[in-house]
Amino acid sequence: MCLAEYNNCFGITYNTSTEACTPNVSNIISPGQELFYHIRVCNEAMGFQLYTSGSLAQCFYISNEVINFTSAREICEARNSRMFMVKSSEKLDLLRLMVRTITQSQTWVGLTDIATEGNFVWADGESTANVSLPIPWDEGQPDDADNEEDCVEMGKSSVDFINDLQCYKTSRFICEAELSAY
Ligand SMILES: [Ca+2]
Ligand SMILES: [Ca+2]
Repeated sequence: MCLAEYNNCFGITYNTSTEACTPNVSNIISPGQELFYHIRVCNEAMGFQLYTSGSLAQCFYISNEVINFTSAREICEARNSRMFMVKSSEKLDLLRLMVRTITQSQTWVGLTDIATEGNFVWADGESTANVSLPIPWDEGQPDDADNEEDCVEMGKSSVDFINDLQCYKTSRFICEAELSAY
């Protein structure tokens, strides 16, 4: 019953007295609850790990490589994933945490206006106009400095906000993937 409803979750608690299913819970459970774990997992062989933020549970590959934007995008796509996209407040919280505590340096985000100047598009092709969360631009950004900033990073001047930067500059990057059944 739980499995059919919450097929995309990494874990489910089933409460035997109320018969309620709760997705993506921690391993702290109360009496009367039964825990189902690892319905779906991350591809650890490719370097992905599960990270959670609020109701979000997703797989991320955090690079040690420091490379240009196009190379970072190619690596994510070769791993059946996309560069990190910031379409929800949970994702924004998670990105800020990762930049503050893990990459601790400028980090590519999956957002670019390479195709049409000023028209920023997420790594999956979705227009930013379709996403309700405002783009977390740093003050005065995007500024397309020297008419050549078409790629986006967090962490260079601000650990909490994003900035457009030249795509040939080199940064760490994060790939995101959905949990998969194995
Ligand atoms: Ca630009
Ligand atoms: Ca800029």
